[in-house]
Amino acid sequence: MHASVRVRIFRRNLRTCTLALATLLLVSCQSVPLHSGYKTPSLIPMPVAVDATPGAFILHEGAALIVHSSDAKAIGVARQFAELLARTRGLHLDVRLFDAAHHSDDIVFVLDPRLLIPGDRLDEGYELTVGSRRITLAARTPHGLFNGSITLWQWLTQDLARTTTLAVPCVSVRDYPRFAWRGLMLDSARHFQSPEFIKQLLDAMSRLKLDVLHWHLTDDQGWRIPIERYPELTAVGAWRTPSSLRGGAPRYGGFYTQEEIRDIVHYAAARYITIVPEIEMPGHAQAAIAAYPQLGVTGKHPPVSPDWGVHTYLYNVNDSTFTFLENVLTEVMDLFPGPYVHIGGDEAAKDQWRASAQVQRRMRALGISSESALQGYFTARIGKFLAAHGRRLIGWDEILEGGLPPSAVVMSWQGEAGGVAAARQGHDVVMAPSPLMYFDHVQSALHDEPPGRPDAVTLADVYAYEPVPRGLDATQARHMLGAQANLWTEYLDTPQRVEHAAFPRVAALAEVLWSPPARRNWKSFLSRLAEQFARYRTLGIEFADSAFAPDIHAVTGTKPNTARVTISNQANFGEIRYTLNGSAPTPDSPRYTQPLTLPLPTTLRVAVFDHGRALAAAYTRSLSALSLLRRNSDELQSCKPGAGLPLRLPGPAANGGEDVYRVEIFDPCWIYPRVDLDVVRRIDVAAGERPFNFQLWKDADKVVLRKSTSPGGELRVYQDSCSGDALATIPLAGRVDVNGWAQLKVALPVGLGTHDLCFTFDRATASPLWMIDSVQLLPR
Ligand code: TNX
Repeated sequence: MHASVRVRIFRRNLRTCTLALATLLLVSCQSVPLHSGYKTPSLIPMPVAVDATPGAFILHEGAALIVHSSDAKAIGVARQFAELLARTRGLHLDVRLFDAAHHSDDIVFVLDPRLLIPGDRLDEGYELTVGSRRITLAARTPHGLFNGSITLWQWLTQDLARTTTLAVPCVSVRDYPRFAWRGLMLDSARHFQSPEFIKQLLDAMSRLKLDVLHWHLTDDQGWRIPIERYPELTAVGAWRTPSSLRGGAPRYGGFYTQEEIRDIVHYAAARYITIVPEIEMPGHAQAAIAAYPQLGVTGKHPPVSPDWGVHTYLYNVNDSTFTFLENVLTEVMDLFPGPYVHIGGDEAAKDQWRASAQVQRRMRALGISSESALQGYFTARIGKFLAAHGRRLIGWDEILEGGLPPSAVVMSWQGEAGGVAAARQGHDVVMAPSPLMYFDHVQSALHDEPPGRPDAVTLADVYAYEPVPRGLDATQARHMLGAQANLWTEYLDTPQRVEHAAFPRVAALAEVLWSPPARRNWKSFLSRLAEQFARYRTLGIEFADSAFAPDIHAVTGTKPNTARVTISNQANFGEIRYTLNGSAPTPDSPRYTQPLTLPLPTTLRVAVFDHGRALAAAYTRSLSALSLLRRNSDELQSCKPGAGLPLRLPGPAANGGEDVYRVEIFDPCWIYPRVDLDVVRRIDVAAGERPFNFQLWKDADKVVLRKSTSPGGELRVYQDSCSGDALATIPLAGRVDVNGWAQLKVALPVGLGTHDLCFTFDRATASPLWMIDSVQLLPR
């Protein structure tokens, strides 16, 4: 039995010679240094047990990785591992099957179903030993082997220079996961991601030992999975016309072909990730009803929605509609072999069912007395169908409202209550509570955060999450399958923004879901992130440095022409280093330890390091007398703090690009506190407009329009409150540039003293939504 599974050895001959020579020299003189970063091993999630032992294994280019198994999956794991190592380290292994004649065995992967790994989830567990003569990874299953290979890869990538020889500190690791469901949800309906992107996401998930991708494939804004029996679902339902103030927006959308879906499912399986498809019902169905209006209740033919929020289109409850849904699910089950099918169930506004004589007749015929019981009937009927095909129904926690088949799994999103109630009723539960597990929330209060929902869900918040809610007894707690984070993509409109929202928060979640609670330690996690960031950079993964990014706060200094500057970061971790000469900060630049008094004008550049490794990119702040009198929308206050619906939305920028605006969409109003109007002669308000594309259902009447007097609306500036007599009123008609951006100059009367200034937009209709980009005070 000889296998020719050599993996990419020595790509170029010339390089080979140099490498081999270097290897020889290094190994023979034993001068290979140990890695400093190994003091806190950068393993995420932290294994159950990691015991450092003395010595090191010298791993060199071309080392043999021997697979002690003829199992194709085990060989696949070894190959993937070797490829990943080559890609990230530039170090190539020679992957072979065990062969008695061959003696070199630097790394050994053993698949042995009889292996006893102490712990709960044996089949996902592994044992890894780095000895000075050999590295051995052993597991009972290919999945366990895969998990162990990820740990070994992390162990070998703790300072990511490309190298040909590596001194690998000896260690012994024993490991298995705490929860079975370690998930991430991706919304491909609100924005569409390419198959290549989804594969990159699966790769990144697998490197954190996550094992479930919940794929949100249908919603009001798009239907992304082709169903052969119903071609209009994608021909019509996959495309929407975005709302636009100036017309002519190109249609937006896309769908995956069945072949692409099979390929993605297969790709996921090779990384031990199960994909759980979600087909939403009975609500979030507008794209399907746009394709086949007879599925709806009203007889109306809606468009695929270009709006965010809660829509009111529901499926009707005719037998023909159940036939449609069963036919759809039959094709879905054919594409997704996993045990679970997610049928949504959330936010099904019952207005249309209530108003429909036909639906009401049907309810009476079925002996159903309420619309939520009708959703229960809906869910039970679909659940029965799935069960008959060997699958388990899973749905958002609203499915609890109408009674549920016992095998149904509940996904708790409206906080933890749904999960607790479901577990008490004996249902299995996946926790995904809002807002903690809602990764469409921003990660910090910094202005350079991409669009998303405030308030911030920080890295620390995620790390502190405990998936088993309080108040469950041991039997109930066993119903907690695990948890997941949800990447809703209303505002995550590019692959970079999806990744930025995901990483590194999913790394924190991975540790929550894998490691025993006693192994979790926030400071230790932070100290492992610099290496993790280096891996992200090497793999081309966009990630957020929000936990470490410098938060620079500048106010007028006590001496003339100076600013007093304080700098902090969210995690209160790392060394803050700065320069004042325009150069990029390095680990040797002056370290910030206390507030600075800086002469104006100054260009301050700040970066954050952990033992010489970058934690946050360099931030540049140009400080001048004028810049101290400027506030962007994140620095202004809302006049309704803690109420309404604040969002951080993309909008036009002065130069034609995109800015992010923080806006309270129920009542757009901003406060610049304590302005000394005696020294301010004028205020320049940079503002932008965008379509108001929100469906607010019951909240629609919360939208405040105020009392516009001129067509096109006006900006009003008030002192101390946001009503009464305005200090200034600026008509908006005709003010925007071609992109919808405007600069509004507000002259002020003299001698008013110090006041809070309130800015509002008064308009006749909710759209366009006017938003403040920044406010600049101009001194006399
Ligand atoms: C609520 S969570 C929703 C989604 C939105 C999300 C935005 C859930 C089951 N429904 O439709 O995308 O909020 O955060």
